[in-house]
Amino acid sequence: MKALVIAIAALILVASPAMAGQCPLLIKQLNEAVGKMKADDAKVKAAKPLIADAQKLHDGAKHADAIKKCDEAAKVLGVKLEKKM
Ligand SMILES: [Cu+2]
Repeated sequence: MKALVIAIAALILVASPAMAGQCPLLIKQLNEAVGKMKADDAKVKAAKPLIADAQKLHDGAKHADAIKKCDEAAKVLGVKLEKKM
């Protein structure tokens, strides 16, 4: 039982920095995609608050949630995000 807890804790420690670096990359890709689209495009209007939320979540160290928001924004924009593994 203890080993499992330690294993999970280790996994989180290993996973967090990778995820922390991931969100700015995703947010950058989303902002670039938005930059190529018209500002009054309904997709852009829908995606912008999601990107802002992702940035806020990232700033609050909630990287997994931020990545989920980025995925949502990408779906709205119809773009594919390049994720580093
Ligand atoms: Cu982050």
